[in-house]
Amino acid sequence: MIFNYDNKTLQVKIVYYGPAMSGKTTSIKSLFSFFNKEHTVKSIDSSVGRTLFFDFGVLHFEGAEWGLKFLIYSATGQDFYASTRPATLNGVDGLIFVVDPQIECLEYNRRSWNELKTLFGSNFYNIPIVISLNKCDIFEKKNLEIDDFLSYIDYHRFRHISLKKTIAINGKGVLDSFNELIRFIFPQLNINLSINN
Ligand SMILES: Nc1nc2c(ncn2[C@@H]2O[C@H](COP(=O)(O)OP(=O)(O)OP(=O)(O)O)[C@@H](O)[C@H]2O)c(=O)[nH]1
Ligand SMILES: [Mg+2]
Repeated sequence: MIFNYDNKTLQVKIVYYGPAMSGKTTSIKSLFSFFNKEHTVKSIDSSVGRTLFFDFGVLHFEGAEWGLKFLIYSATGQDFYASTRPATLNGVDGLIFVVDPQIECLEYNRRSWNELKTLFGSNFYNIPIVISLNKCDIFEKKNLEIDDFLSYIDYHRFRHISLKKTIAINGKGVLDSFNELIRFIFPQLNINLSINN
């Protein structure tokens, strides 16, 4: 988090993280579309739409005295580009961990989570996290697996964590997840970004 006293702006970094193809890019684009800013998201991706390095976009909100600037990234889930992920995470203030709930993806979700754990060490449990259980339109029935995942990750050790169901392709739960993360990052503020902002 960076306080810029010159232009009275508070800069916050948020990263969408998770295994390949879980829906990180779709989530970011969906979030930005709530603010009619989808076209401002910069993606470095391959010809088939897979993220090579990261997606990046900025959401800026003016308060009475201070402005809030969210720098929003998604890390690539492709392991071929895994070496880029620590750079994307550098200085992060909050994470949205996008889970792919297909049973066969459980191991990929775990692996991606363990990567974060290794990178952040003991500080991991202090980072505000919203787990986005994505693709709920097609995998609703397989939610039982998520209990396994939650106990695997030591859910209760975190200071600020919650689980939200999302459908990134139609935006369901996406803004709600983002708002939840902001509330975690600024527990003392009453911030709730609505679609009319
Ligand atoms: N049915 C359904 N499909 C989704 C949902 N979210 C994403 N997808 C699809 O899943 C595929 C992967 O989505 P991306 O957003 O590119 O995934 P990603 O996590 O950015 O993938 P990488 O950049 O490769 O790590 C795309 O075909 C999306 O349309 C969802 O909520 N429901
Ligand atoms: Mg992507």
